[in-house]
Amino acid sequence: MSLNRREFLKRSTATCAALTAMRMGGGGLFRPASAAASGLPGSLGAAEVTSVCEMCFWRCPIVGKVKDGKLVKIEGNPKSPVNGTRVCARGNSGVQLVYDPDRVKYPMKRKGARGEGKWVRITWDEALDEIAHNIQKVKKQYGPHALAYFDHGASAENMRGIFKALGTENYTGEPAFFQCVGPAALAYLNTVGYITTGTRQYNDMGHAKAILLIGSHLGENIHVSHIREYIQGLSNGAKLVVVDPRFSAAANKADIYLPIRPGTDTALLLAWINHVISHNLYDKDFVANHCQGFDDLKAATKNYSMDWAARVCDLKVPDMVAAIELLAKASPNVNIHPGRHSTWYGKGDVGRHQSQAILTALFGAVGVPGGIYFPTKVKKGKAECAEAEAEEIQPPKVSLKEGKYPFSAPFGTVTADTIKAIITGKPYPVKLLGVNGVNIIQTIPNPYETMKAINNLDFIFCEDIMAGETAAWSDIVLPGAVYLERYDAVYSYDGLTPYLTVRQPVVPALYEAKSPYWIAKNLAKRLNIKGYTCDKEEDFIEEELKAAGLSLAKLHAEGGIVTYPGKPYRDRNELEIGTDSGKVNLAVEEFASKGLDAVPKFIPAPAPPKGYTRLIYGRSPVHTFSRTMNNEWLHHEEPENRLWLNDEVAKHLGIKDDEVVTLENQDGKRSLPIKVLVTPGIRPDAVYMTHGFGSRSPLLSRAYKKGAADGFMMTNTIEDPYMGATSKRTNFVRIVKDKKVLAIPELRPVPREIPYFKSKRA
Ligand SMILES: Nc1nc2c(c(=O)[nH]1)N[C@H]1C(S)=C(S)[C@@H](COP(=O)(O)OP(=O)(O)OC[C@H]3O[C@@H](n4cnc5c(=O)[nH]c(N)nc54)[C@H](O)[C@@H]3O)O[C@H]1N2
Ligand SMILES: Nc1nc2c(c(=O)[nH]1)N[C@H]1C(S)=C(S)[C@@H](COP(=O)(O)OP(=O)(O)OC[C@H]3O[C@@H](n4cnc5c(=O)[nH]c(N)nc54)[C@H](O)[C@@H]3O)O[C@H]1N2
Ligand code: SF4
Ligand SMILES: [Mo]
Repeated sequence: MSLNRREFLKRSTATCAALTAMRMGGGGLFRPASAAASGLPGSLGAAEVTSVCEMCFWRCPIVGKVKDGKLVKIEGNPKSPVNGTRVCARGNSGVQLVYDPDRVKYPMKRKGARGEGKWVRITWDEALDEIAHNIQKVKKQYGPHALAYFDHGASAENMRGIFKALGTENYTGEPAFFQCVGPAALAYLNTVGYITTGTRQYNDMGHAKAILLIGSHLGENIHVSHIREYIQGLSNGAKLVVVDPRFSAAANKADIYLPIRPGTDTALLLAWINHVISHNLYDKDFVANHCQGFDDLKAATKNYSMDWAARVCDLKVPDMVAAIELLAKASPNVNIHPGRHSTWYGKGDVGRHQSQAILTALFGAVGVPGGIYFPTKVKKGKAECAEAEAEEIQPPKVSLKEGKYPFSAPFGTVTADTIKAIITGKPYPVKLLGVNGVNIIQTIPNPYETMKAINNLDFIFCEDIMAGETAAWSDIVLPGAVYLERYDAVYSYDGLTPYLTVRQPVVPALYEAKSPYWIAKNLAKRLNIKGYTCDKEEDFIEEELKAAGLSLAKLHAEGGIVTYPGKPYRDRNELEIGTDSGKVNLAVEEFASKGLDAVPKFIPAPAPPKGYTRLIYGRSPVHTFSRTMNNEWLHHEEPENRLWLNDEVAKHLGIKDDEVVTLENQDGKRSLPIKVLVTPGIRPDAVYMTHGFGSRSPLLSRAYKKGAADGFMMTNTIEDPYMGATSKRTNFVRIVKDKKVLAIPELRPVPREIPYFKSKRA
């Protein structure tokens, strides 16, 4: 993502589609095609076809090996400057996704209750006719804004055009953005003028002399090139500071590990900022010439002392001081990792990432090796023939999009607001939902509300490849082609070594699966929406490549990738900061103009109520969210998740390693059974599990009810006041063993600065 803030705002008022590239799932306009690409014979006696992985959003360039018409192996594309021949466990297991017995194979219509998983097979004509009929009916009865679309990732672009053309403002509801990188994106956009955590992460760990990770559990969070850069940095001797309440894979490699009290990171960061300023550890030249707001920052942070932060964060002053001095010593080649998943506590999430951005700037780590760097855009064309013709959208009297959050509108409709609108009919009724590439029941916290909302809809349909919860809850399910069976738009990578590449079919689509372009085109016809005029999908690829002086044939001849020189670093005298002020904002006046804080303040996240502990969560290195749980190879590696429980707490409760328990949250919701991992590697005031397990879809034969789902324990959510992203670490659990509810002892005293969560039940 290489728009600066000015360009961003300009484009965002024109069209939200321009924002796709900056959402974590969106890497540009991705539109697929049909015919298989010609393969060259390679190892294993198999034909080799270059393409792009989509087992997660990182989109590593790959080579698929096809023998006797069957995909037998996936490797990284050796010509790729980012991953070379490497793929991760998930990338490797794309082979099993194609042949998963629980794939959505045919268009299906619900027979039983929503969620029950009883379907009948119907034809494509019947499915598309029924969807078009329901869209027209709802639009006629309630108006265009009663139609909403939740989407994520490459498969969702074409269908998004349809919803936009239908005239609804609810066509860019990308729940994942509001559950993922939203607050971090907003903080960096307003501080340094661009988003450092789009589809890519523009932080140069490979050339850093020191790295700071706040959360960011690299090694469990796996994006191949990001991990390679991290390992390259560490191999070259970079020092590592890790802040995490849990002894993560990254903590295991740290020079200094700070096992922080959950929810107090901003206290630590503000005390560090104060220390850096008061001990003259900041980059005076960079601050004087390229930053504004220094005096405000200094005044606002001067009372955040190390002693105070040590009490709030439950850390030791010498460790905190040693950590910041280690980072300062490496400046400006220091990597204050901007983070990625940032919707932690609701209030304070923007401020935490703003503090990380401020620290980066104080160290002058902008546009230098090891710091945050500037993306380099590679030119590619726009294929008009893959788009729907859309009229200008007439906003409703009261808009969901221009709602109560001052900074949400450019990013689309706030997920939580759409769900509320479906349930309450306010500010207007939302009666039909299309879903594509997002598993809303696992992804949006408080699935009980999401299920209530679904039951309030006149009609819900989804396009998916696996029969997860969203499929099971839909009225009609459309079988999408998986990424190995289709074209998507030309992929332009804007990291350290930029490149252009193309996703193309490695094998033909199985069963009755169709490409997202085919689906959108054929639904558009039934709705009298003009556009989607490309005959075959190669047409739009060629059109996009032409602007770069390329063609599919040329790209094939180059091994599927063409690289370009990047310009990630800048001399100080050529630094252009993309904020309105043209400087790094150490204080963000625009936040203040909306009644928010120009300089972040510490906003404590309430502590667990007596008898409860906080539920925190993260990634399994061998799974992607809920989407890979049924994959045979990955299920074999990790069939279920475990609950990390502090060993002292376990001793108090009489719980042994590997015992099976259930959880009960602060609102009395119970989890599925989960095995305990007793460990000193987590603080007593938190328990941890990886996300994505505990599937409630009876249609996933391997994954159904394996492990527990973190989201089903999330009934207390807080929207951040800047953009309405939804918090997830604001939920508390106690343990149920042999039908007895066990109260969690409070082993770390809570200081007076932090209030207790007021539970209705506790
Ligand atoms: N294998 C794999 N890799 C992935 C993904 C995947 O699905 N599978 N998903 C990708 C995506 S989209 C994202 S957004 C990222 C998410 O990965 P990250 O951006 O790394 O997520 P975080 O929430 O920062 O990190 C989780 C860590 O935060 C710690 N933590 C919990 N509470 C606190 C707290 O209050 N303070 C601090 N300092 N730490 C805390 C947890 O113990 C855990 O170790 O992963 C990406 N990588
Ligand atoms: N409780 C909880 N909630 C979370 C998180 C968490 O850690 N805990 N993490 C948050 C984060 S950081 C993120 S990024 C989001 C991720 O949220 P999602 O993107 O919703 O993640 P998945 O669970 O993988 O669901 C993806 C869905 O898309 C489908 N799919 C995959 N590929 C294709 C395709 O090619 N075509 C079509 N049509 N469908 C496809 C999958 O089968 C699945 O149903 O979740 C967020 N929500
Ligand atoms: S990180 Fe792994 S799953 Fe993600 S794109 Fe790369 S190989 Fe695929
Ligand atoms: Mo994410």
